[in-house]
Amino acid sequence: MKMEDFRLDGKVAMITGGTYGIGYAIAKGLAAAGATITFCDIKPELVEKGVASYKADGIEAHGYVCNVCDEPAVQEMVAKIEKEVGVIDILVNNAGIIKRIPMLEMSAADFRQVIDVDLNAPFIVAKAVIPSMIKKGHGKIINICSMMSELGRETVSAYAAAKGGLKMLTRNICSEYGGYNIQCNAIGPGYIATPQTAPLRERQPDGSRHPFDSFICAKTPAGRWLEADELAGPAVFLASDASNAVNGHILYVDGGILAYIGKQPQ
Ligand code: NAP
Ligand code: GCO
Repeated sequence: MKMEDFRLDGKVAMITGGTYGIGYAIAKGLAAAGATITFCDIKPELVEKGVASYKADGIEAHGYVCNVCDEPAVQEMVAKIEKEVGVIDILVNNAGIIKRIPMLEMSAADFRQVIDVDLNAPFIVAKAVIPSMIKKGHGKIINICSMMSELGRETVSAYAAAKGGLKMLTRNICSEYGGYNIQCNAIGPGYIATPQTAPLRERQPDGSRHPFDSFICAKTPAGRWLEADELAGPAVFLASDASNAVNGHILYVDGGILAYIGKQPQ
């Protein structure tokens, strides 16, 4: 084993939804390991904001406006990146949404929208990058799964269905393209302090902690929410040659949630 196996020099990475939160933290990690960063987001102002944030962190990132649910737009973006930056060696399917609505109150349209962004889009983007990975002779795809790839809870039926599906899409891409030296793995983050989870951490009007915030700290052996930066090391590993024999794996980075039955009542 050589430490250089963990380096990503000369590699082009694409992080979908990479303006802030988990995508941004992973992109910074990949850049620190030597990768050139490309990212997309759905709104032009977000892409501008992202490029400026990367610049402030010393990273010359290439930003693209793209809705990852729109297959022709994704194909066009991938072709543009190949021309302007190079073939994508590492894809991180990070863009995602959640709608916390009890199932019986959720419209089919809302359910479909979550499936579209969290499951159909990773399929669309992977499909767009795999042909050039095959030609180049290697590729790394990292799908961002969730605790909800394994667990259910009230109000997140669409999200859990999508993230459970994304786990199986990960295994299927591994099955179908592993023979072309493409490794497709997933990271399953635990509860991470990002804008997506901010409503679950809001202070109550009386200043006390949100009950869900206390619940997550009790459910996590680490006793705390995780930071997005803590996903960077696992992402670098899965993007690098150090993980060439790891394929179809879901790496849960959850502070131990899935291993723990929960704090016993005092
Ligand atoms: P976030 O803060 O909400 O960021 C998601 C990013 O994706 C945003 O920049 C968002 O743009 C973008 N996006 C949404 N729809 C898009 C589309 N159709 N096309 C392109 N970009 C789009 O989320 P996060 O918490 O960093 O989560 C990132 C990923 O990790 C998601 O897949 C999420 O499900 C997953 N995850 C999160 C946690 C957690 O605890 N936070 C845990 C496990 C898994 P807008 O700002 O315009 O929406
Ligand atoms: C929720 C949360 C989760 C997390 C994450 C857990 O409402 O329970 O938003 O779904 O975001 O995906 O891993």
